[in-house]
Amino acid sequence: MGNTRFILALMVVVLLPNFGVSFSMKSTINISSGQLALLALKARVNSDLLATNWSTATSICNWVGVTCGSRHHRVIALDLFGMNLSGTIPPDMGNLSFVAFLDIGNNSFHGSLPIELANLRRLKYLILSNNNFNGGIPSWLDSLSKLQNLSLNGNNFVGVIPSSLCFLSKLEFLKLNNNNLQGHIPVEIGNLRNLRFLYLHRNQLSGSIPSSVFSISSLLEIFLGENQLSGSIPSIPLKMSSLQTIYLSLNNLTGHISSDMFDRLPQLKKLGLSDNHLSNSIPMGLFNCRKLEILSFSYNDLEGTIPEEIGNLTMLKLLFLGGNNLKGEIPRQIGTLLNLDALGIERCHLIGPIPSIIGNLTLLKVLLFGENNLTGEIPQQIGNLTLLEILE
Ligand SMILES: *[C@@H]1O[C@H](CO)[C@@H](O)[C@H](O)[C@H]1NC(C)=O
Ligand SMILES: *[C@@H]1O[C@H](CO)[C@@H](O)[C@H](O)[C@H]1NC(C)=O
Ligand SMILES: *[C@@H]1O[C@H](CO)[C@@H](O)[C@H](O)[C@H]1NC(C)=O
Ligand SMILES: *[C@@H]1O[C@H](CO)[C@@H](O)[C@H](O)[C@H]1NC(C)=O
Ligand SMILES: *[C@@H]1O[C@H](CO)[C@@H](O)[C@H](O)[C@H]1NC(C)=O
Ligand SMILES: *[C@@H]1O[C@H](CO)[C@@H](O)[C@H](O)[C@H]1NC(C)=O
Ligand SMILES: *[C@@H]1O[C@H](CO)[C@@H](O)[C@H](O)[C@H]1NC(C)=O
Ligand SMILES: *[C@@H]1O[C@H](CO)[C@@H](O)[C@H](O)[C@H]1NC(C)=O
Ligand SMILES: CC(=O)N[C@H]1CO[C@H](CO)[C@@H](O)[C@@H]1O
Ligand SMILES: CC(=O)N[C@H]1CO[C@H](CO)[C@@H](O)[C@@H]1O
Repeated sequence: MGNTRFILALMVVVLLPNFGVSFSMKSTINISSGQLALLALKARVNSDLLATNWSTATSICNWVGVTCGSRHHRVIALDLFGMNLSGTIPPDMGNLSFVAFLDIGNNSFHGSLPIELANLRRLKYLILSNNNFNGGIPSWLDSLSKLQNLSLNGNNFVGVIPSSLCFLSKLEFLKLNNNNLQGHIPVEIGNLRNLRFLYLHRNQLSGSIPSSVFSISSLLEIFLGENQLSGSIPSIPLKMSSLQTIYLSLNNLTGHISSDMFDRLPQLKKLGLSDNHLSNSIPMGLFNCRKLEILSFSYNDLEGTIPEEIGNLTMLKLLFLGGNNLKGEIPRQIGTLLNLDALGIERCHLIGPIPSIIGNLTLLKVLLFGENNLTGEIPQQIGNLTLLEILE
């Protein structure tokens, strides 16, 4: 009986198809190259968690943050987000060639990115947000042709945005905000035909906004604020039927706000243009954007009156027009904006009374109308505004 079982076992081994044997050898070799890469990372990182958990006594596929492919047991994802890791990225990480998802965001990694990472040809997500990486944004990132999500925000990257990034045609999410980037926004950015989120705010970018930005019809959100961009807001050549957010505040933009552009922004919900040098009057096309929730034109050089059509934008939650050269009276129609949380019309040249109908805006938390030439008393209806926190 014992003999029969032995012979059966032997048969199983002998009859195993060749590819099965070679597969297991391959996967062993590749597990160990993955293991070497991760051990190289562990050696460079200061972390009690990895010191205990990333033990060679267990398979790397059981290590915290590591996901292996179900068939080939190679590392396909590494998620070390917010694990309080400090250290640098070893070149060996470039050996994790099956990795499609790499997230080491919200840690304290520093140093520059080793060029070996260019070997990670399967990467779709590269998230390095909120660390202390420095040096330039590497131009070899264009090797990662499958990238969909590139998040380098919240580091100390310097230098220019390499135009080679604009070859990453699958990119949907590009987040470079909160760094020290300088120079122009590359005009090739218009090649990113699948881009949905473009976050370049809080850098030191200069020059004008390339009009190619507004030819990416897939865009949902554009954040270019808090830079040193100059020139005028480019015209919008085609319907941007997805675009919901445009944030250009705190730049050095000049010229007037084209009225036509609003015809091409049917989904616009948030528009931030404050703290620039934009001139002329409030564009009438704006009032076609009935979905607007946030509108900030404050601290520019706008002239003319506040059009009574403002009352058509009934979805508005935040309306900031202060710090301009606006004249005339506050239109009563403002009283129909029942969703308003904040209204700023301070530091203009407005005259006449404060309409008592403002007392109907019961959600108001912030109401700024100081430094105008308004006359009369503050209407007692303002007393209905029980949520008011700031009144100036
Ligand atoms: C490492 O962490 C993973 C995920 O939390 C856990 O399943 C595993 O048991 C841990 N291994 C060791 C050796 O602590
Ligand atoms: C983060 O790690 C450092 C050492 O690298 C340690 O001193 C600190 O207590 C850790 N913080 C948290 C919240 O775990
Ligand atoms: C891992 O990467 C390093 C540096 O890129 C390289 O020298 C080494 O040969 C690689 N090791 C394996 C096992 O692939
Ligand atoms: C990640 O870090 C950023 C910046 O420090 C912080 O605002 C954010 O809340 C963090 N996210 C998580 C989930 O901890
Ligand atoms: C890209 O990654 C960032 C950071 O993890 C995340 O906030 C964002 O939702 C991701 N976007 C997409 C489209 O996957
Ligand atoms: C803004 O532009 C004006 C004129 O174009 C220039 O004089 C000024 O230095 C610029 N300011 C900044 C902060 O770039
Ligand atoms: C207010 O009106 C006075 C008198 O008409 C004028 O001198 C002053 O410049 C005006 N102030 C503002 C802020 O418009
Ligand atoms: C403002 O509120 C008062 C009292 O609630 C109401 O009678 C009036 O119709 C409201 N006005 C508008 C324009 O909604
Ligand atoms: C021996 C073996 O199969 N090695 C493979 C490990 O994976 C790499 C890709 O990362 C292949 O190129 C090797 O052939
Ligand atoms: C559709 C709509 O509500 N249109 C209004 C826009 O604002 C003007 C001026 O207040 C009104 O006359 C329109 O009726």
